[in-house]
Amino acid sequence: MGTTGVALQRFTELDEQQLDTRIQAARDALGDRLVILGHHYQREEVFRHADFTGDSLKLSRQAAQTNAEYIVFCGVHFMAEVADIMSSPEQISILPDLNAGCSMADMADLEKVEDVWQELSEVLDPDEKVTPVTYINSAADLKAFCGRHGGIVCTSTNAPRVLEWAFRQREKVLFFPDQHLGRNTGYNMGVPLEQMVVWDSTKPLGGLTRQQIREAKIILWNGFCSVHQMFRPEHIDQYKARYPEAKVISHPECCFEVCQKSDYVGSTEYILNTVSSAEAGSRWLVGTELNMVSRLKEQLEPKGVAVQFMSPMVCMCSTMFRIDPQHLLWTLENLVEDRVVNRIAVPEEEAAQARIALNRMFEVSA
Ligand code: CIZ
Ligand code: SF4
Repeated sequence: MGTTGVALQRFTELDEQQLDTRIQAARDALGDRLVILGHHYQREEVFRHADFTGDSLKLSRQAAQTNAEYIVFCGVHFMAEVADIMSSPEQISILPDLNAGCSMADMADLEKVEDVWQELSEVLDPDEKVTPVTYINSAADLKAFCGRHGGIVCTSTNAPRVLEWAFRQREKVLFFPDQHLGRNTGYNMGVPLEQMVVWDSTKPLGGLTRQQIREAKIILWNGFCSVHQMFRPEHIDQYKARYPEAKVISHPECCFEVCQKSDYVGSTEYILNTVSSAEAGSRWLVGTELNMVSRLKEQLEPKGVAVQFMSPMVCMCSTMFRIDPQHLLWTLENLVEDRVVNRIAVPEEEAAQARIALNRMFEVSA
């Protein structure tokens, strides 16, 4: 690797067409040895090269099923980790740009979660009373924590089923890192707001009283997605004032007020399926990442379906944006020369524990 490999700098001079042609040529050269997975939030120039596209649930299933030697994940770090965990040890999972993280995933780490577990034990026995549930947007060691403590992983597609499972195991849930997904899902299942408390790690006992902890059904981590938090209820009010007949569809990472004002709430897969099958003449206000909404808008305009992005500001996942055609080409041309760059490898013991929590999720959402 390094000096003898294909250098990334070489690609700065290439135009879009040249990049496209060379990515395609490298894909052809690698054939079945390669599979490219592309998340809905990827920019178009990368997305179009994916063999499979989808949300993280769908793509992690693809990663578990493929026999390809190389799994190149056009997404973010935690997704490439899941691909490594769910594939066989001989398969290699690759993230074209290692800077493609997820700011929400970074809001929870193992040390902090273990501290919370420890603090909770001053009030109750967490291993008896609390199911830990981690959103798939989290590091592999947090999934392993859930595996060790009778917990489970969820995505925005299966969060309701996963929470139902979690409550069948134990009376409470510790949900991390996204408070909005936890709250929105819990509320729709009938958990009252006052029984969903937010744990503030900077304060003793999360800033909660012992009674609040004993009465809580869901203890929410204080995390959020900065992209989805930009969507505000006023954006919906303004749009509805102009187009009262419009339908509003949002992602459950949006805040509670936005989800309450929306006609439909669901994952990117759900949004894609719902809006794609909408009737001609219908109008949609969509609250999720910009690349995906722009793609929907372009695809549906000819069918007479109007798609509008929810915020007046640009709300793009800046870390997904790190995966550009230059990095994809760099990754692939190195593979053509049998050089692996940017491998994502989860240590085996951690992977085994994380797999327990992921497999529980696959079973529940089958
Ligand atoms: O689960 C995923 O892939 C994410 C990050 C969002 C969604 O709703 O698909
Ligand atoms: Fe993470 Fe938000 Fe980007 Fe999704 S949109 S990957 S939650 S930062």
